[in-house]
Amino acid sequence: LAQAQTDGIAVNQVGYLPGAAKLAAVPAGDAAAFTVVDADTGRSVLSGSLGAAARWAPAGQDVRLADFSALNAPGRYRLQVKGLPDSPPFVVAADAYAAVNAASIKAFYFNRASTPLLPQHAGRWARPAGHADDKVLVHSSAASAARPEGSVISSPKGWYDAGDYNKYIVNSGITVYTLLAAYEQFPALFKAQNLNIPESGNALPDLLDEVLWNLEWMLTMQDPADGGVYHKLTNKSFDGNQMPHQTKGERYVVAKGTAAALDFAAVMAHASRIYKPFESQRPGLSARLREASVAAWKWARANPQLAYKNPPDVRTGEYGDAKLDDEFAWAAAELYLTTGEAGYRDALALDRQTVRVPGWGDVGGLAWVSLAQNRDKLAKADADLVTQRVRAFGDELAATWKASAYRLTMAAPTDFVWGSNAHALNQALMLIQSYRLGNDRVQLDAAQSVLDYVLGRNPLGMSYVTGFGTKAPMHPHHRPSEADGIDAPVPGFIVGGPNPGQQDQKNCPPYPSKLPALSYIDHGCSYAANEVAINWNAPLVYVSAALQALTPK
Ligand code: G3I
Ligand code: 9MR
Repeated sequence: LAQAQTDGIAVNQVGYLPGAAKLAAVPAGDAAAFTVVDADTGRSVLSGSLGAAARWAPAGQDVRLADFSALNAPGRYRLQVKGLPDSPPFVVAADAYAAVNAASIKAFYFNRASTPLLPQHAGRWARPAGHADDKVLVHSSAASAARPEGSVISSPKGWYDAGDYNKYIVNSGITVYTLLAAYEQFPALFKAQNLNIPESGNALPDLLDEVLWNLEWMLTMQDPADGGVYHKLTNKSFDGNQMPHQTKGERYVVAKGTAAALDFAAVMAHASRIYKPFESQRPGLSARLREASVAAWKWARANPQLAYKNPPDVRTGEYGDAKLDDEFAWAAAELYLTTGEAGYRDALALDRQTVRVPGWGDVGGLAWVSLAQNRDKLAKADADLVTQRVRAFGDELAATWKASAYRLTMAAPTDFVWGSNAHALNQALMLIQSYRLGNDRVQLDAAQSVLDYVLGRNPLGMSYVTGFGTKAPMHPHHRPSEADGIDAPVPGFIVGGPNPGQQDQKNCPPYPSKLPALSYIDHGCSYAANEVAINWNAPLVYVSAALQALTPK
């Protein structure tokens, strides 16, 4: 079990890019200076003064920062402070985030439904195919004239949502979007990447192949009769701790809903733009995605308030959200950018939208991401508004970062939600949108701090990504990782992270602390702090790619 170890020097255990801001967090004590030494020879390479001691409330900890940004020579180092154990080793390297970025995408491959993972791609995590999903029952909540209760549809492929084996449209929506936004903004990085997935070597970048695996599933979730989209494909109850091919439960598509239709519409419209340049490799795909989007939008306009609730006999993840204006705004923005039709721009009502950190239940921020990227498609006044509001939001986040003793945007109690690590990464994602518009270096540095945080510069000294860093989760709430008999968990997954809600307490040993940033246990029981999820990995993909691509050399 991870203890609440707030007494160590915390660094980004995966490392730093040569041109990046480099910070370590040091528990406040008598020492006022730090030294960076070569990890192999022990030779001192840099020394400096620690910043003033200050309290970081989420951990109830007094810290001093070591700023060693001046260290830009590639190498492997440790940070030393008198009276404390050395920091974990870390590298400074020009490709510091290439491996974690690739692994965070490969994690999606490891969560593929309906296909065997072969040893040549999956190594020791190879496994038989799970959940063919070619005979899925229509649940009573989803019944229609053409598809009555109990009728059978085929809905294969897609990614398992998380540590469970169900597939949820709402959560798939933000996930696919974030991955495709990473490609849209940093195509060169992904065109050069080889993930060793079954499609590697074909004409599409591997990331786009991986995303297609899920898009193809999402398309099957649309009822061709009316354009409505089922909320999820699921068992009635969560599977036990079994490998995917060992599970037996019947699978259902459940209730169409407005959030599902709108998230689907937004993603399909966006994807239609992203896959357009690959028309010759995937003839008709872009148009098909666009048509699916328009049909889902029309259904949502006709059914604007169908907030999803689990039917009484369905007990799996809910992803329920009754506030639907942000879903309407996002879908309208994507459809406007894809079609150029004024009706969508009117539906968006840009001046009434506010910029926020995105999450599965609040997708409004994603509209701003797309609008910022595609300002050339907007009228000048709209483009200026986008620039101004996104930059103002970046300024706000950067101010929080600057005021924080730990130099983090994670400050308010509400930041430490279920999946707090992804919330942090989505803060970084918004900082990066702002940085790309204004080139204000402080915003890039604040985004860097978020990646540092999830990779080890935190009071528990944990890298929250399986397989990366010196102290990483060994027991994520991830059924394959728990059931496969292999010690090492499936690599490349970020866990949800500290969550003072501790909603899994009845299933778990006590957490080491009730403090927000310390509410974490590395235990397979912990779905509230130690589960993995596709919507949490996606911003890790985005942020690691963005920092790799944008940080000045
Ligand atoms: O919306 C309320 C907010 O009004 C209130 O102030 C706040 C105070 O706690 O709670 C908010 O609700 C939270 C909700 O997420 C929306 O953020 C709930 O407390 C919180 O329990 C809920 O957590 C969700 C969790 O499922 C339980 O439903 C997570 O966001 C979501 O990521 C997680 O997703 C699960 C899937 O259901 C199943 N698959 C695994 C996946 C990851 O754990
Ligand atoms: O394993 C489930 C996980 O994927 C969900 O995020 C979580 C919350 O909905 O629920 C987990 O399932 C637990 C269930 O809710 C309660 N009994 C124990 C289950 C985990 O073993």
